[in-house]
Amino acid sequence: MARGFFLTLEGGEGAGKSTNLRFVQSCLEAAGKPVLMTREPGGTALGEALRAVLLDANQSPVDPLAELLMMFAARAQHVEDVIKPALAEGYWVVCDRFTDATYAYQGGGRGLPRDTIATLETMVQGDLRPDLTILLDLPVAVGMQRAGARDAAPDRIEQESQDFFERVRAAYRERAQQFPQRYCVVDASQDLPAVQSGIRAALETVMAKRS
Ligand code: Z5A
Repeated sequence: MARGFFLTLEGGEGAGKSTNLRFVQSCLEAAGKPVLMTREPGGTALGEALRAVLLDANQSPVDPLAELLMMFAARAQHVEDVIKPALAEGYWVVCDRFTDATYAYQGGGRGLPRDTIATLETMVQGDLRPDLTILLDLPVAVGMQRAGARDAAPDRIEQESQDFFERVRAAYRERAQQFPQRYCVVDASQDLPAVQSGIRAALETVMAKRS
């Protein structure tokens, strides 16, 4: 059986990931693709337990290296138990954030060295990398305003400063420039139909290449 396809969706605060993940799923399913939706941190029992710790707003201060290692601990379980088996069975795996988020949040946001992240990436993933990464990019102030309009209380990471999220955005944009062949950057400050037409175009391009 042909290997499936590994698609990740990334973006900063209020970029519209949840909204657009549902759209990605419906586009792929309408085209007859077998789809597995998953997320990071999370996707397994261990990953979800670590997610609860990582996002707990009442958690005592978490050391940046401890945060990084928990992200990769969750990822190690997720890659082995969920992502690799689903790709081997031919699924289109759609993951809500993956290692680009680590480069953006723990690298850009927390200032941890990129080569430390790269070492862990190779250790945990071997040569597994996303086939397509859709980055929903928008000015931090717009994203914070959108996120602030939601009902839910901010989690531990969402409580970070605007400067932190500016560094996250800069790191994502740098990644997109570094890997233009797998990144599709969508201007998420547009209205939803325009954002979704950008996403649909990216999906149609990759589906056409694989048919
Ligand atoms: N994290 C990390 O640090 N390191 C890692 O390695 C990984 C993760 C993997 C959990 O992420 C946290 O983990 C995340 C990074 C960190 N922390 N932060 N911050 P998450 O993905 O679960 O949480 P999230 O960032 O809050 O994502 P989300 O729930 O998908 O939210 P969203 O992107 O803001 O999406 P939304 O809820 O769909 O949209 C927000 C609002 O905007 C909502 O009211 C929409 O109706 C509205 N919206 C959406 N699109 C539009 C447009 N185009 N126009 C107008 N309004 C819109």
